[in-house]
Amino acid sequence: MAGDYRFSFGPWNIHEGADPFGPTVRPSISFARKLKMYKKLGFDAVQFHDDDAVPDMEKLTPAKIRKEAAAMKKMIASEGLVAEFVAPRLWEHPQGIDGGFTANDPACRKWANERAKRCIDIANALDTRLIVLWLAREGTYIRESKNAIEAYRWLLESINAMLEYDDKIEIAIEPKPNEPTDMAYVPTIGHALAMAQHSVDPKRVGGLIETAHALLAGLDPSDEMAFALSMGKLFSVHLNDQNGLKFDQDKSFGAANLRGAFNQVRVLELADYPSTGRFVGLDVKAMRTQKADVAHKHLANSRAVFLRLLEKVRTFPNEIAQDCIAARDYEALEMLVLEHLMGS
Ligand code: 3MF
Ligand code: MG
Repeated sequence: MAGDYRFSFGPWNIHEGADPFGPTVRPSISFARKLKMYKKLGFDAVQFHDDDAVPDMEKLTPAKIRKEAAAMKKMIASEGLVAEFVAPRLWEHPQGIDGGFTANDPACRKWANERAKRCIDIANALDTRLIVLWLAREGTYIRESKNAIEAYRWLLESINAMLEYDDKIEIAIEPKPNEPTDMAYVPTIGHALAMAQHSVDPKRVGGLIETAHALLAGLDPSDEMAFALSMGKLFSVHLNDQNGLKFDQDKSFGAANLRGAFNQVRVLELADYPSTGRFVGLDVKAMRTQKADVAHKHLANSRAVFLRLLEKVRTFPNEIAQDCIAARDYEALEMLVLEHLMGS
């Protein structure tokens, strides 16, 4: 029972298991082999960083970048897949060390804005209109290193430049409060949508909400999603899970908090999310302990949990719940939810 939900993930979600304290533990899987796994795992769309689609793009001319992206489009189409979005990966390049859009060095800001245009070219060649901005290093390690007021203005200028470069693209800001920076600019969807309203074309700027990122900000992911949904601004999601305030864990969906996951599925259902045509992205990582031949299970598992919870949402005893709400007996409502989730 998939409803009409369609699922996506990015090539980084099948990975070699390195973490800050240890090297890789699994062999690399080629992009072509990863592509073959999508449909088998129940997924229909690929999420891309710009250089996932066009490796070594920094060494290529804009024309060559477009050509390689067009070849990638053919490659995914031959697997029956589409591209969901392209995100400029500014945070791995030396010019992006101090953030790209908000770098103190004007040459770095210029580089970031040019790279964003190439990212849009790639999105066009891949036939998607959605650009995701995870603002990884746009923030500070120490507050005194930047003028935050100026930085926020530069960020808005960069967003406007992207909107003006192509009048069809949509931008989904993926807020995250910290990591890799100590404090990130645009830490929540509230910040993201405020920026959207100040852009030159508010309709085309929305958000991608990641479960773990909302939790790291101390917020409830389903309410964050509701905020964006109430304005028609939830352009994608990165469902996963997070065991408290620590590094961004990208655990399988529902693995730390099944009820929290239920509420995220519930809010998507309440908004009839599939009718928006948007994808459900799963930004999950395999545990480092996982052996190579089973290092893709987290993706199928997360999707399976989503679908089981969708069943729970659709079979929820709404009439009884309405009686509880009318009587303002939220203790009874809470027990109803728990009983329903536990099953008989
Ligand atoms: C970091 C993330 C990123 C973004 C990705 C696409 C590597 O916490 O969630 O995953 O989702 O860059 O925007
Ligand atoms: Mg993410």
